[in-house]
Amino acid sequence: DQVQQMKEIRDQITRFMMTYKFGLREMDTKLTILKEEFQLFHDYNPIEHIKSRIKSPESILQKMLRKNIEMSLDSIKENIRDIVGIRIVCSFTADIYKISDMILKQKDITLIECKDYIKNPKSNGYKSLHLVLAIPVFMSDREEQVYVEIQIRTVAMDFWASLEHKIYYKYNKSIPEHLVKELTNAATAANELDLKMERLYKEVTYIKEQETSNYAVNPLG
Ligand code: 0O2
Repeated sequence: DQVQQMKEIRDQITRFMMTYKFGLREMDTKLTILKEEFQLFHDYNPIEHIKSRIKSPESILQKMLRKNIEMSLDSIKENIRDIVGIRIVCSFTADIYKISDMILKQKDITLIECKDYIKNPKSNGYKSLHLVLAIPVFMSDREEQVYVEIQIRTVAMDFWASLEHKIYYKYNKSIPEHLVKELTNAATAANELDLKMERLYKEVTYIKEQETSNYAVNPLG
């Protein structure tokens, strides 16, 4: 009967969303391990911070309508690949690729899609590395592959993207032309800051290495 049918649909949706919650936890654990291990053994942590979210049913619905996606759980699973979204913010551009390599090397992770907006920034200046991964979630009676979207970017890229996102939404998606230009200029400034900080970091690392090797030759000097 109808009540029974409603209950079944409710259970299906609960199971569906739960799978994503577990997927996020698995990925969170993987990233925590990378972060802690890096800190312990390399004396340097490339990960500044990590933010994650599960898309709300409301945003899933909005995206389905926007992209004309069929109303079924299978179709949502296949077409909306950012239900689990993780953003990793790191110190320097080179760290982005180091982190991405460390993630992709793991045997249970499958790369589904990679968009490199660092090598090919968007016309507004947006930069980030986007990966869509599939990871297995093991439950009592089955294993499911869950899609997870990971965005990796530097602090400067993140600063720009967060503010651009706010401005964009404030203007209700039709920004005056001069503001579009200024935002793109701001993206260039963020990029210059990234390059400058990377240069400074390399210089300091070089000086430190020199000091260490001098010390090795003459421990008293
Ligand atoms: P939220 O709230 O961050 O999730 P799609 O994801 O399918 O709608 P597309 O173009 O295939 O669209 O995905 P893409 O290019 O991988 O980018 C999607 C996400 O990247 C966005 O998610 C943003 O988080 C980020 N992003 C992409 N372009 C820009 C940009 O120009 N400015 C900013 N600030 N962020 C961007 P959502 O769903 O828009 O939002």
